[in-house]
Amino acid sequence: MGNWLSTLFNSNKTHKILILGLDNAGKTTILYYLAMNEIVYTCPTIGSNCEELEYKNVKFKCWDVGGQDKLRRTWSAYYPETSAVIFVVDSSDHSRLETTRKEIFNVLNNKELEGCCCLIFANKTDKKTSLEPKELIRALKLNEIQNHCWAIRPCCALTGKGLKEGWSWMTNKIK
Ligand SMILES: Nc1nc2c(ncn2[C@@H]2O[C@H](COP(=O)(O)OP(=O)(O)O)[C@@H](O)[C@H]2O)c(=O)[nH]1
Ligand SMILES: [Mg+2]
Repeated sequence: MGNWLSTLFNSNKTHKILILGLDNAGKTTILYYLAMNEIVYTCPTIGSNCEELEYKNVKFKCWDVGGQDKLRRTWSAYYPETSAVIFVVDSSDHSRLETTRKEIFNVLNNKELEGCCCLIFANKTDKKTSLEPKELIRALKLNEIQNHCWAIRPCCALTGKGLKEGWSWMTNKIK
């Protein structure tokens, strides 16, 4: 009975999703591809973008927060009530892997995000120099993530390849 009621109750719930990552990783391109099914040419996000989406009858409110150095300090203002974090990584940006790793662990170690799942989008797979998910798992030390269920999925925000697969994993986890 309790389960049945909570399923009914939750079906109207809008899940808050945070899309984080360093600047230029492809966060805004991913958000607008998902929201409109087309490529939107972006400029660096100052502040945040927000879109409401629906997938498999689940409603999402997605916040794409600017990733430049100074803006990263504002991310924590968005943490309360988050159901899932999507961390977008430019898998061809070898020079900033260590910064990316630190930011992922900074975010996930925050108490306010306890229990929420984390999807890592390894974006820009169309680039010749992009690293494979298994190479990113090693470089970003993702196996050290504790207390969060997580997955890494390759994608290309310019063609949309891989976005649905990642979103589907996340939807199943938070449902
Ligand atoms: N080659 C390639 N470029 C991408 C991809 N995704 C985004 N970009 C480009 O990367 C740049 C930064 O994208 P943007 O979404 O603004 O990044 P954000 O700062 O994380 O929001 C833009 O020029 C995008 O067109 C991708 O999958 N492949
Ligand atoms: Mg942006």
